[in-house]
Amino acid sequence: MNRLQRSAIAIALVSVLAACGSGAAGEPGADPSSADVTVTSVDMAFDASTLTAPAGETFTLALVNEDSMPHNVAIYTDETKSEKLFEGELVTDATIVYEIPALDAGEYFFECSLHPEMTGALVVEG
Ligand SMILES: [Cu+2]
Repeated sequence: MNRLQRSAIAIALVSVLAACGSGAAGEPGADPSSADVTVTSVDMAFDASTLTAPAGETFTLALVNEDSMPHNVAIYTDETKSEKLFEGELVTDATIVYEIPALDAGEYFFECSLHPEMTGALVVEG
């Protein structure tokens, strides 16, 4: 079984467990299946280098952290990180669903606040 398949099964399991009731949005243990955008962190990396989100409306972003290291998602206007737009709570070996404020269409930059090598592009469109 490859890593993607394991992730898919893990997400499916979390969804089943969440159906029985679990944490609300913004709390570790939240249900990633209801989120608008999902990214998984495993082996000190995000599983996606580009995420896509809707423009002009708040949206939810699930971080499924499968590592025993703490990770989060922080969003900046660009790679210079001169302007931080959002910084999520760190979670360790847990899932959290962040509420992201509405963003204008464009390309943004995200990274883990603790691990600057964990980065990607957030494309906001629509
Ligand atoms: Cu990290």
